[in-house]
Amino acid sequence: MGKFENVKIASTGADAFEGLSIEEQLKKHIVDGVKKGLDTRLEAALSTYEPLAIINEILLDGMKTVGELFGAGKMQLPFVLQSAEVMKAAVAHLEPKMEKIEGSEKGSILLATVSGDVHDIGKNLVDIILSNNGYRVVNIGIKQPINAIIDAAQTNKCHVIGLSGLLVKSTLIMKDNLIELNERGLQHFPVILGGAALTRAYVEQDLQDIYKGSVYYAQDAFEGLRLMEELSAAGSESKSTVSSTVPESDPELDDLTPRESAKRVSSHRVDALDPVLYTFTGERSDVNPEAESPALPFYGARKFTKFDINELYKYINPVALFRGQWQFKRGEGMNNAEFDLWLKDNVHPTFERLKRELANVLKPRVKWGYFPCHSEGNDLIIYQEDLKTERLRFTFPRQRDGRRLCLSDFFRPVGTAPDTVGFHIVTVGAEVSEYERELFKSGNFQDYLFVHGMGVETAEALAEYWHRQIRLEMGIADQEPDALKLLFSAKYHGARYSFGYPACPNLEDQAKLFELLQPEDIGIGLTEEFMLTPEQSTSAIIVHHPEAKYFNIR
Ligand code: B1M
Repeated sequence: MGKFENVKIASTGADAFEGLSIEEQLKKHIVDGVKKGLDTRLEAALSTYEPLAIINEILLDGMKTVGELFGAGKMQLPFVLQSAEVMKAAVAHLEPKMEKIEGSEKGSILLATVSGDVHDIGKNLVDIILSNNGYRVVNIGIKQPINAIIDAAQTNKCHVIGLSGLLVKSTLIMKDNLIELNERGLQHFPVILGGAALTRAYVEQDLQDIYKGSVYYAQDAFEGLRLMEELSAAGSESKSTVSSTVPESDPELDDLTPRESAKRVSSHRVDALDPVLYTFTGERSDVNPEAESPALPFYGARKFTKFDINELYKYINPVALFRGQWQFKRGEGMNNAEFDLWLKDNVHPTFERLKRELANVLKPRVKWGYFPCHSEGNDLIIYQEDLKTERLRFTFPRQRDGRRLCLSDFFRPVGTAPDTVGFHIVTVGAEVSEYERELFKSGNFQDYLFVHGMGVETAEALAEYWHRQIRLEMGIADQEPDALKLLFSAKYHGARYSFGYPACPNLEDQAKLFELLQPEDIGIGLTEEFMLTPEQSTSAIIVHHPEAKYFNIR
């Protein structure tokens, strides 16, 4: 357990500070993330130091140590956030005592999630890390068009522009934004880009070829910090001194379950939207549609809203929550069993606390339905209740080579008896988004990360739980795994595919799912860019074929 010697608060008692100089004591507050006694020690330091000197010379030094510990794998992200909370509290205590803080900043950045993209947390983590390391951050939120970004950067005299976005489409919007900066002669802004659908090569080669200024890729918030440090030290214009050192792959993710890794497959496959892949050439895969398909449990959509939240919590995938969302990583040299033990002692109590705290905040709701259907080439035709009048059709991409899989191949073709397809859409409501926004605003950064993770993973748990109900209703619950862990690996009969994921990458198909399920009555809406509101919502097409598994379109 010594492998994480720095991950947990050493001691919150007064003793741990005994014998240390005031500078060391303040630094310890930051590194250990301890708020108790902070104000008294800050007051003591004020008899020797100016407030600004306390921030720049002592507290920021503490944050530097935090960054180094994190970089060396000796401190976990939630504890970094705890340190940032203490930093923020210390600055709040000192700020009223400062006559002038202007000009004291190390650098400044305009942060935004690009147009059409609702993802907030990644950008906000960058905000927390930068602002508590002495940078001025102007965070203008999600879905920001380039005009708003430029206006805010100019009005607030920011030196750097930082853009975030998780959608495949966001990578194209970022490209358009850079072109706009060129056209308006604003290439003096260095630009930092981050988000899951980007790759280092796309940013540092393709986008750099386009942008007349300098553009950098940040894999995570700490690479963002390093880039800001180098940009501030080098002066904004000089690219040659700013380096790119962080490796692309994250070995921790190798441990994720198949469903989780399917979700994490980089979606920087803009070619998955290539129209050629959607054109049927007569050559299909070797999948044989089933001779007997499940009978329609009912036609159309129904809703369900009365859930036992504790039952749903059982379906939360701990790997996705602890490692994916909360970003707890295995210490160097620690094996899986040791890590599980460490998680049990240090992370499970937080999980239990949040389950209680969020029991009345999370509002699970589901809409689901069944429809008769036929496949035709790459299309899936959905019928009216008369089983023959076309209601709408989906067109799915087909693998270029290999098995040449296409989702429609799992369904019986036109000319045979109709097949059955299911759809569902789930949400845990907007209340948890509001709750997490409050935590962010009030500087409770660690709980912000924890609550966000709980919200999104409960939405995912609800989807998993309801998929099981659908298998029961369709009469295909014949391969249910004994252990929930196997459920997370999709070891059951059939599969659920979410629009926007590799096998059905076209997000616009959400509009057709909306036509079928009409989930507005459970509070789910669709934005112009085909994102779901509330944020903690997810949808899927449910395929009953026993061979249906996740696949990529290449
Ligand atoms: Co979904 N989702 N999701 N999802 N989800 C993605 C984003 C996706 C990339 C998965 C995939 O296909 N591989 C994909 C989008 C692909 C596309 O565009 N086609 C996707 C999809 C399709 C969807 C749905 C549409 C599926 C559906 O229901 N049909 C749906 C949409 C939801 C909606 O519209 N509201 C959906 C739903 C969900 C859940 C609700 C189940 C859940 C939460 C979503 C949410 O956060 N609101 C979820 C999750 C968990 C993911 C993945 C697996 C993880 C996202 C996350 O929470 N990351 C994601 C795949 C992935 O990211 N690998 C995926 C943790 C977060 C802290 O990281 O924001 O990346 P991130 O920020 C990091 C770095 O990227 C970096 O630093 C941050 C911190 O270190 N960084 C910067 C980010 N910005 C930066 C800026 C910088 C510097 C660094 O400087 C300026």
